Amino acid sequence: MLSNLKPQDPDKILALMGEFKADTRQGKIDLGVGVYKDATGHTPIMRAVKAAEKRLQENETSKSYTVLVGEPAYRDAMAKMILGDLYAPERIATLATVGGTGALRQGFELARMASPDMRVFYSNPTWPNHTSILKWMGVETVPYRYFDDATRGVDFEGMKADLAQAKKGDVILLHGCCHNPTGANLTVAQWNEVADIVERTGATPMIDLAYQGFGDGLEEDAEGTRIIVKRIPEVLIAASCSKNFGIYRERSGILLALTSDPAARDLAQGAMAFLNRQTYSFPPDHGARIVTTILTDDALRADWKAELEEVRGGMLRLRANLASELRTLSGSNRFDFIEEHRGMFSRLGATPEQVKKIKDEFAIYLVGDSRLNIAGLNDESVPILARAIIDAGV
Ligand code: PLP
Ligand code: TYF
Repeated sequence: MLSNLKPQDPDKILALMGEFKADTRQGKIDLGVGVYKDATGHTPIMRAVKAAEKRLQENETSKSYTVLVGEPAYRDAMAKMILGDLYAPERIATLATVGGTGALRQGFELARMASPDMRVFYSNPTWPNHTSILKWMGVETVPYRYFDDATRGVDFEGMKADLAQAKKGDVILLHGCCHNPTGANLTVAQWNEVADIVERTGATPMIDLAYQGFGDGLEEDAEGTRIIVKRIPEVLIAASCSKNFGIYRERSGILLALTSDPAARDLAQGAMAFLNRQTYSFPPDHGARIVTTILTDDALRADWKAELEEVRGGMLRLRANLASELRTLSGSNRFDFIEEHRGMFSRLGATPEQVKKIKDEFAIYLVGDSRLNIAGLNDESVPILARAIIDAGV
């Protein structure tokens, strides 16, 4: 039976990780996979996470099952962090999931249960797992224009025109902040316009929020999401704790379903419990408990926020340094978009040949679409990358 299986295409980002590991060149630079790294190239455990784990180790008295939808304290704390003042328990169904990816999968499943013929509109380009999960599920997908190759900003006119084609029963997938893979994001005014269009179409927005706190700040990065939530009666939000808590391998995420009334909330909550039960029964709890411990303790929360700000500030400084280095080397402002982009990623707009040249000749690894992970840089590697970009003819 198993010999009937067909070989699957590997995840290109994860394959690149393997290729980097196998490269024996001294001074190689990994700007591939989206994992935060400090100046020494290390992905640290955040101080508050360590402290929360110590506390849990001392105080936890049972590892018995949690509930199907995950611990209420975790779901409340996360919903409050994402929604701020808009948090309204009577309107929200919540589900603890296996990372942000699990939240996306369960969100797509939930949407399809409610709307079997749905189409999902996704930004072109988007995180490859969005389209690959939807393809595997057999869901029809429709790309909407997003990235403007010329300006390396958002093609907002194109985006608006394409989103207007959605209709009731469709899902519009939006990146809440720190767009992956481009780094180009909507302004507050543009989020309001997107809300207008979503409202007109009657489609259901689904927001992927995987980098809250990595762009303009914890509250600022939730602003787009909150604009949509304020304006649209039904919204799905798939959020990840992997990046902002640095707990990638703990697999903590959450799906929120904002509904128009308590009866719909109860239906959504029941369907969410069903979906977890069909997939893996109970969601993982350790990472969720770390997050809850941090978010519900004033001192830990303050320390976590301070460290998250250090991480964010470090990436902004690297952006500024890289843009400045490229300004000098190119004698132009054409790389200033790197400073405007937010989050871990920027799409350079290099050709696959140029990306290959940067890898072969400089041992610098970018994803094939010329996405670079800003957090993979440090003060020494910024000028090396800038030189490589210019020498490759970007
Ligand atoms: N969505 C986007 C856009 C991502 O980049 C990621 C990956 O980091 C995720 C969702 C999900 O992350 P995870 O499943 O590791 O929590
Ligand atoms: O885009 C990235 O690099 C991150 C990490 O299958 C990631 O989102 C990459 C591939 C993948 C899961 C996570």
